[in-house]
Amino acid sequence: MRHGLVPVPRSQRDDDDSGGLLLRAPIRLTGPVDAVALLREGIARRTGLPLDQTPVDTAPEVSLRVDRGGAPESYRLHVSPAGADVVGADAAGLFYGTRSLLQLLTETPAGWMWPAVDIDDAPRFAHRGLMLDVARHFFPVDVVERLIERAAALKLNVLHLHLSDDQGWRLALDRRPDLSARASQTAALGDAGGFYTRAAWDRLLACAAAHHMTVIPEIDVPGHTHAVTLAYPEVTRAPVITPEVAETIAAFGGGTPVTGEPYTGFAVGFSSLRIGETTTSDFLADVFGELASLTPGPWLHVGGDEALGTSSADYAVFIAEVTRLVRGLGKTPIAWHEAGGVADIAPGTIGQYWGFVSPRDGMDEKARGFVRAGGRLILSPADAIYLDMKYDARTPLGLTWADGPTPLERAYDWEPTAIIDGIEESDILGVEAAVWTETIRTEQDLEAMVFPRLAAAAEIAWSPAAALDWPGFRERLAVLAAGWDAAGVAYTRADGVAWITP
Ligand code: TNX
Repeated sequence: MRHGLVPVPRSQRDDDDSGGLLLRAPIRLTGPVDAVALLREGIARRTGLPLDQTPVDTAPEVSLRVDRGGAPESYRLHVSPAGADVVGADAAGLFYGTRSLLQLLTETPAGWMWPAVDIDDAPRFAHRGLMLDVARHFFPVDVVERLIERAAALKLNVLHLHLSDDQGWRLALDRRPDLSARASQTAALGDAGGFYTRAAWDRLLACAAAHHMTVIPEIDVPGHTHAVTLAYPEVTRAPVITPEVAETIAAFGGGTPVTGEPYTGFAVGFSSLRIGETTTSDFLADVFGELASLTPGPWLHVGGDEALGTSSADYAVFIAEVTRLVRGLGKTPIAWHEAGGVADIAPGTIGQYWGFVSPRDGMDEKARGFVRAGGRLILSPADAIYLDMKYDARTPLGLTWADGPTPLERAYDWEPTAIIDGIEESDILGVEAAVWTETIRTEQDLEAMVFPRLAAAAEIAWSPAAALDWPGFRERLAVLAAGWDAAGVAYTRADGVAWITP
C-alpha cells in the first residue's frame, strides 16, 4: 500500500497480505493522556470520524505506552487487523510513533484504515530544527502554533526563533521595556510589526512543549541591531554603509538606514552595538539574563552573523564576552558560523553553519573553530535548506543569493558529513532549515516556502543516510501532501513530484 511516511523510518516491514486495521468508530485509544489526546485529535481531523463515542470492549485497540531503555526519541509501531501498538522509549518517542500512525492513515473504498506494518525507528540526529525569522516579518502565536504542529509531524524537535533584527524587536522584556514599546511596530517592506507579550510567549512555549519541541530564542548581536537604536541608542553605533550594503539598497530599494528611524529594507551588516563599553555590557546582561529566565531549553542563540559594521578586533572581544555571558547564565550559547573564527570563543559554544554545501571563502574553517573549542555544529547549508530561497525562477516570493533558486531536489540531495572536511558525524549536533522572512508576509507565504522543502530537511535530519532515496521520497511526499491539502496548507507543488490531489 502506498503511504506518506516522511521521514522514512529506520526499519519498516509491510504486511500487505493481512489487509490492515479498519478504523471504525468507536475505537479504543489507551495510554498516557496527552499522547492519546493529540492522537485522537489528529485522527478526528484527518478522517472526520466521531471518536468521542464511548468505545465498547470489543472495539479494536490502539495502545500507546512508554517502555524505557531504547535510544532517545525512538519508537516501535505494530499494526495488524486486530489493533495497533505504539511503544516509545520516552514520551517524545511515543509522540513520534503517533505521528507515524497519522501519516499512515489511508482512505480506501472500505473506509479509513491503517496498513499492517512493523516499524522500528529512531532519529539520526538529536537536533532537528526549523528557524523562523519573526523579525523581518512578525508572525503571531497562532501562526507559529500551526507551524509547530506541522513541523513536529515531520519529527522535528527544535524551533529556533530569530527574535530581533534591524527591522524590529519581537519579545517584550521587563528589564528593557523600550525594546518592544519603541522598536517593534515596523517590519520589512513597511509592513506592520508586532511582538510577543509574556502571555503570548508562554502560550508559544506551551505549544512547543506539548509537541516535544525545544524553543531556541535568538537575539542577534552585535550586528542586525538597528532596531535597538530606536529604544536604547546609547548602545548602538551609526550605520556603516559598505559597498555591499549600498548594492543591496540599489537592488531592492528600502532606502538607506538612518539612526533613530525604523529600517524596513533588506540590507544586512550595517548596524553594530558599541563594543567594549559598560552601557553595552549592561544591556547584554539585562537582555540575555531575562531571556535565560524565559527559556526552558538549554540554549540561547547570540547571532554573530554578518557583523560587517564591526571591526574584527571588536568582534573578537564581543564574541568572547557574549558567549561567556550566556555560559554564566547556565545556558549553552549558539552562534552563526562567523563566530567560530574567534579563537577565544567560550568553550562548548555550538556553531550554526549557514555556508554552502561546497564551502568557500573559509566558511568551513570558521565552522571547525567551534569543534576545536569543544563545541558541535548545527548544519543549515543555505543552498540546500534556506527555505526563503526561490524554488525556481517563477517563484513569486523569496531570494536567490544562495547560488540561485533551490528546487526541492537540492533540499534533499546532500549529506551532512560530506560538507566540512574533518567534521565527523559525532561533531554534528543536527540539521536546521531556516526561513528568513524579508519577502514573506503572510501565513500562506510562509507555508508556500516551507512546504514541501521542510519535509526534505526533516528526512535528512531523522533518517539514516542509507535509507535516503529521492524517487521514494517523492512518492511518499505526494501521499503526505494529501494530508496537507485536507488541512488547507498552502504548500508549493514543486516540480518533479506527481502530486495526487488536484
Ligand atoms: C543571510 S543567514 C542572513 C540573514 C538574511 C538571509 C536571507 C544569516 C545568518 N544571515 O540575515 O535574512 O541571509 O536569506
